[in-house]
Amino acid sequence: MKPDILISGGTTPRMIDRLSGVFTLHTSPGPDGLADLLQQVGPTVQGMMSNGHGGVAAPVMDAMPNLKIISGYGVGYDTIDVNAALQRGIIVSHTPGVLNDEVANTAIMLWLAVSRRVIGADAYVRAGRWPREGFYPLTHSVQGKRVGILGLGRIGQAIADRLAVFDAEIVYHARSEKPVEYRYYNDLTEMAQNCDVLICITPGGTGTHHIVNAQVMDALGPKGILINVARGSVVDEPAMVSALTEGRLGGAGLDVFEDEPNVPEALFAMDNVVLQPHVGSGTVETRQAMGDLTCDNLIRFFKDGKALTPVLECADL
Ligand code: NAP
Ligand code: 8YV
Repeated sequence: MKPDILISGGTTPRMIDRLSGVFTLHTSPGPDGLADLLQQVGPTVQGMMSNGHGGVAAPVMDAMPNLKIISGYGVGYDTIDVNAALQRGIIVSHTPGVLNDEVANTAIMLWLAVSRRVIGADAYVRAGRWPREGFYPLTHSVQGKRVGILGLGRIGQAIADRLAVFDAEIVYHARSEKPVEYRYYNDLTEMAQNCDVLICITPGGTGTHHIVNAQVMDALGPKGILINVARGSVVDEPAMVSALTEGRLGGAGLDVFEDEPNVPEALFAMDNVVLQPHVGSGTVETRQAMGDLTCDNLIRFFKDGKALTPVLECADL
């Protein structure tokens, strides 16, 4: 018998090919159709794959009384109720490590794009303005800047590794100091006062909700650039829009938003803002690696009861 697995959220054909050889798959038609599907197959489902956007709440788990593992297709799992899973003896796994370089590259790409006004300059050429108006206005270099990393974990360190080529002065904020040569700031606002760029790369969830608030953005200041490749919830989005609108924040490169896929329209007209639709890990190569690990967690679990990469809270299960 092939164990029944519920697929919720985006996958790739390669993932479906790998999983369908070992499991009986039930693919959720989306948030509206999930309840009906759970009513039909919930009692038989033993495993679930979730891409983290839709999340997995306790009632969904309760509709699958034989659920043993939730395999996250992504490293962030703030939309999965891990405490509820633990209470039900359900293991949660994710895909750490395999996406570090891609997301770090995305953060650097956003910083370069904002600082050098790549989008605005491209539009300038396409609009035929260069022959009419002459050279595009000077922008700002990324060389030799003070870069603050909010969340010096796996991806944060990959970002720091890339900053060497920009002769950056690297500082960081996290809940605890790390054994690294960069200056640690226990106070995020103080760090922002001493940065030209603030790059957000922490998990989402209640622990980081709006930790980049109006005070931090004012400290970053009218020449400061905010880069967010973490979760939209990390930044107080209305406060960010106000700071950008009023010129209290110099620019922003954003891959994540509080209410995805909805983005504050006030940002659309700003040429000091670069917007991306949560594509930090969105390449064929990286999503293949993530998808393989997502599948491997399920396959390994049903082989010997252990996940390859359980989330921290489930490490001992
Ligand atoms: P990680 O290795 O666990 O690193 C997380 C870092 O955040 C750690 O340095 C941690 O240090 C710090 N942190 C956690 N809570 C904090 C808090 N309340 N205040 C300050 N710092 C805090 O995770 P990762 O693999 O680097 O991934 C980080 C996050 O990136 C993911 O959770 C996800 O939200 C996001 N992400 C986004 C994309 C995208 O497509 N844009 C793709 C992948 C990941 P301390 O424990 O010392 O605080
Ligand atoms: C998305 C991400 O999850 O891994 C994460 O935490 O934010 C991204 O990789 C992506 O949509 C994969 O589902």
